[in-house]
Amino acid sequence: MTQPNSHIAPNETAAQHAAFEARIERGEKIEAGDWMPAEYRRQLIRMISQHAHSEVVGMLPEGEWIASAPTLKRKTILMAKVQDEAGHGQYLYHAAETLGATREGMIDALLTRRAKYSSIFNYPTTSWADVGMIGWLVDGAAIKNQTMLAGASYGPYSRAMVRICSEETFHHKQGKEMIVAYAVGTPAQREMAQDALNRWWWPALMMLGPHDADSPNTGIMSKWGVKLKTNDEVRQEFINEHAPELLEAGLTIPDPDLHQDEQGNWKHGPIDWTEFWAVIKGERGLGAERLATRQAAHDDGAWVREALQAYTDRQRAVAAD
Ligand code: FAQ
Repeated sequence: MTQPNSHIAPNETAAQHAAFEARIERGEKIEAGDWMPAEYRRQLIRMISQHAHSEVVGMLPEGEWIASAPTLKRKTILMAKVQDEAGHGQYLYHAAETLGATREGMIDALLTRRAKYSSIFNYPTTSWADVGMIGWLVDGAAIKNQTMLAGASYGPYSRAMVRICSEETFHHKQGKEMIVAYAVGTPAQREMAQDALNRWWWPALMMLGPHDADSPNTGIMSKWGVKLKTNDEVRQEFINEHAPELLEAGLTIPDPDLHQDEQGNWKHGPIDWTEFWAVIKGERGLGAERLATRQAAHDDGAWVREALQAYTDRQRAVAAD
C-alpha cells in the first residue's frame, strides 16, 4: 500500500508535487516565483534564516578579539573576516526574503528564541588562538556543509552559497596558517593552540547537526534536493580532511577513540549530545549573552529603520503627487 504524502497541503495536489519533484530530479533550480510546496517554502525559510542568524551571531566570538590582535596583519585579516560574515548574513536574509519571509519577522524569531542559530557560537573565545581555531575548524566544517548546499535545488540559496564558500575558503586558510604557525612556534604558542583545539574539536563536530537517526529534517530536505548529503556524511568528510592535518601539525585531537577504519575513514568516539542541546537551548554557554548583544544592536538601530521608513514614505508621497 502506498503511504499518503504527508507533505501535501490541503490546497495542493499530488500532481503538483509530482511535477515539482520531477523538476528537481532533472536538476532544475527552483526560483522564487515558481510553484513550490508550502512545506518546501517553510523548510527553506527555517534553514536559510537560521543560517543567516548564525553568520551574524558568528561575528561576536571573533569580533571580541579585533582590539587585541597581536599584529597589524592579523588585525586586518580578522576585520575582513568579521565583515565578510556580516555580508553573508545579508545575502542569506535576502535569500529568505525571496520566499516571503520578512526581515522583521526573522529578527523577531531570533530574539524571541523561536529561531535557532548555530550552537558553535555559544562557546566563549578565551584566547587569541581561538580565532585561528575557529577559522580552521568552524569555517572548515561550514565549508563542507555549504559546498554541498551550493548544489541545493533552491536557486537563490545555492547561488548565495557559491559566493559565501569562496570567502569561507579564505577564512579557513588564514585559520589554518595561524594555528600551524603556533603549533611549530614557542612552547607557549603550542600550548595555546593545543588548548584551543581541546575546546573547539567537539563543538565543531556537533555543529554539523545531530546524527542522521536523530535528524527529523534530513529526510524531506534530501528528497527535495536541498541537503545533498546527510549530517553524518558531511561530518565524516570534515574529520577525514581535518584529523590528519591537525595530527601532522603536531597537535593532539582530544578523542581517545579516534581511529582510522579499514576504508580509511577517521572514526570519532561518542559525541555528548546532551551538551549540544543544552547549548542550543541556552542552558549552557553564552546563549543569553549572545541574544542580549543582538537585542541591544537591534534597539540601537531603531533610529536607522525609522529614518529609512520616513524617507520611503516621503518618496512614495512625492511619486503619488
Ligand atoms: N546549532 O533535522 P536537523 C558558519 C537543529 S555558518 C543549532 O538535522 P537540519 C559560518 C536544527 O535547526 C554555521 N541548531 O536539522 C561562520 C533542527 O531544529 P529546527 C551555520 C542545530 O536543518 C564561521 C534540529 O536541530 N550553518 O559557521 C544545529 O536538517 C565562522 C534538528 O536537526 C548553517 O546554518 C546546530 N549546530 O540540519 C560564521 C548551514 N544542528 O530548525 C562565523 C545551513 C541542528 O527543526 C565564523 N544549515 N540544529 O527547530 C544546515 O545545513 C542545516 O540546518 C544543519 C542542520 C546541517 C545545520
